Amino acid sequence: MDARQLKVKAAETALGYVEDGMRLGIGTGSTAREFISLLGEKVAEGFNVVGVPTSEATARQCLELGIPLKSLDEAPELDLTIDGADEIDPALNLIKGGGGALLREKIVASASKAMIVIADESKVVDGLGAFPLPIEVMPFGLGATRLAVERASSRLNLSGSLDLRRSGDGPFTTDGGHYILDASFGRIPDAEALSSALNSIAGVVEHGLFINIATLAIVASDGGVRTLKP
Ligand code: ABF
Repeated sequence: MDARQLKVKAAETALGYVEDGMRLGIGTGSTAREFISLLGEKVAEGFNVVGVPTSEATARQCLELGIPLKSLDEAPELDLTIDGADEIDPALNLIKGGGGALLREKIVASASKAMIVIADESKVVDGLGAFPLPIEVMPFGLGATRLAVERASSRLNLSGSLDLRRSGDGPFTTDGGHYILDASFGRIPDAEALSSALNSIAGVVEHGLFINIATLAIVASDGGVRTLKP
């Protein structure tokens, strides 16, 4: 199976966890896109859900497919979020944000009773960090924030390039109007410590470490689909 077929398999399995009447956080990225397509088919058949999208791109796809949407203000408590990830470790801690939607993804997942991660096998790792960690930062004071991130990570014996994500001629801008620094730290031995250190930096809006948020991962490979629990 090619990568897209694996994403569809994971998405199909995840759809089985969605119950009629649920308030659903809806993720971003190419795996989430497959899930949204399948969900759209079910909604067209009369299945009843209300979705809260994690990005403008996801909102557009949902609207095209007729999936009813609410804002998180209108539906502040969600039954389930289904989203992709860039890396998944054995404890179901994640790196997310390769698609640039990490802030809304984390807010939506944190407002949900459960979070299912859908992925192909390539996302499963023994330890987080081969994928550069996205750190969403305020454009104001970018240089000072970058320095603070370097110092905080160096106290944890982490080092590596901090690359301002670009799009076309300028910096990539998130749905919230922020920038992203992609941190190539390599293996992150203590994700919780790094998360706390980053959270204490004023110019950091959010980062892509999702710790103790995912409740289930659905992983598709050529051998079939397996589920992982923390
Ligand atoms: C979102 O999409 C992100 O948090 C993650 O960065 C990305 C995964 O994308 P894909 O499913 O395209 O690999 O879930």
